[in-house]
Amino acid sequence: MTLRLAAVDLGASSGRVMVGDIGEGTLQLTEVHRFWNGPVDIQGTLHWDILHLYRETLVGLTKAAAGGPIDGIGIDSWAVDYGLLDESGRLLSNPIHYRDSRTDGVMDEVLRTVPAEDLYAITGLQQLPFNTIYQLVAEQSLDQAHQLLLIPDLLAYWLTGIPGAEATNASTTQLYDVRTRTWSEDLAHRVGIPTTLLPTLREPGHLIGPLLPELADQTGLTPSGVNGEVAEGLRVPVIAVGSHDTASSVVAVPAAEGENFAYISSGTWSLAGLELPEPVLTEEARQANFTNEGGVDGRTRFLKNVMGLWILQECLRVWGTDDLVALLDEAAETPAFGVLIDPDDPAFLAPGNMPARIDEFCARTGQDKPATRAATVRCVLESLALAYRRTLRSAREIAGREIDVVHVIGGGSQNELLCQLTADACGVPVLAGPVEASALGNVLVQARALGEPLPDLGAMRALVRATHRLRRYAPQGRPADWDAAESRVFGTR
Ligand code: LFR
Repeated sequence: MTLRLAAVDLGASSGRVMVGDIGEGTLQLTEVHRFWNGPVDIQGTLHWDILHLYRETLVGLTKAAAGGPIDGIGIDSWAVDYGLLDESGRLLSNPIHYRDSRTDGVMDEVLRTVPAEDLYAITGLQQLPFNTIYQLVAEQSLDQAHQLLLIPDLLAYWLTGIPGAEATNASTTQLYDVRTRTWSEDLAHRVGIPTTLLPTLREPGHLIGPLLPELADQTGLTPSGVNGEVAEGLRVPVIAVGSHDTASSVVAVPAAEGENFAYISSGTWSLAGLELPEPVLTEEARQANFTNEGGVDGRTRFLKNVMGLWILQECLRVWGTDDLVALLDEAAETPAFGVLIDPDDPAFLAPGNMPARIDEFCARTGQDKPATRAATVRCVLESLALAYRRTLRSAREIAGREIDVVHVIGGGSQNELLCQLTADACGVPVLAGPVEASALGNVLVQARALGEPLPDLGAMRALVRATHRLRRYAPQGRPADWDAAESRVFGTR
């Protein structure tokens, strides 16, 4: 059986529609459409342009249809953000971007009602100011709202008319009970969020429903029949995948059977951690602010959000250049361990003048500011590598696991300097790739739902490994230099 599947993969800085061709031993991904995504500031509030994302999704699906029949559609996106629907199913207001300042101070307010220990015992989630629970407490339109749909579920609703909440993404809301794998109605009550807003949960692989007839007409999408020809009258199913992009990208980690691996899903954010069979809800895990997000097939994504390439993206925007290649070449020639920052400092969360904020961080910490743009780039990359080193070391210690290799997946796996610095900082080899990990995880889960013999994550990962070229970075340099750099930024352990 060969399937052609469309993956709609929405990242915080770009959206993509990709077509995956999957058959026995084959897995090939082709990008058919890419479009801008990012915050839209209207009078001081940061929004997502959700109608633009919907329209571009349809353009991408139309392009996918032009290449032949399509057997399924899966949607994944960044987490935590949502749209609210009124009673008739209409979107009440434009979804707000998680980097918006409306949640400033809300976490502390909620923690006065629900102690941090309780929150962690129920949800196992890291404290991030933008978790859905805090956004809902800050929400203006809650009174008129009938239902909440997370971003991929909102698009799936617009494509099929069927609402629901996919579980991996629901697990990022901090309203999901990680022990029972259901919504925590108790928690919702305690913070004043009506539980009627929370839709029925669905697992990755669930068939959401067929594409609405008018959209099938508009896009020209039709599935293939048994012999691969177009099946007249049938409508393409929209299938729930790991709709949290990080859940999908972890599916596509090309780990070998039995390998002790960590992963860094590297894009706007760097999600660094381990895949575990069960959540770790210990006090140590809570103190270290590790999250236990839901993975495909009931796995736990035990990880931390590291600020990621966002800082660099904002530097490029402010400098008015997109020539990252030249800057990276220069940064590679810049002396090591000049200026260092803590990338997770809250100063770097909101959009803005990152080079100036890096300079301010240096002033605050008694360092000279970077002398050139290349030095700023080097500072960001070395600081990220240091944060990965710290995060993966504590993941290993807290979960009691070994790490023999770090898989870097996603767009950041193309950044050779960052991959090398990561290997050097972590002291183990880095295997870099695939670049389009979320879209691959998306189509793999769809393929299984449609009957492709991919029984488990091991089989999916073996297929990615067999069909994608990975690049290996062996650790270089002196571990003592990284020890010294780490204590400069974070103090001694
Ligand atoms: C990555 C990601 C992270 C999530 C952040 C905000 O794209 O989904 O996993 O913490 O975006 O939603």
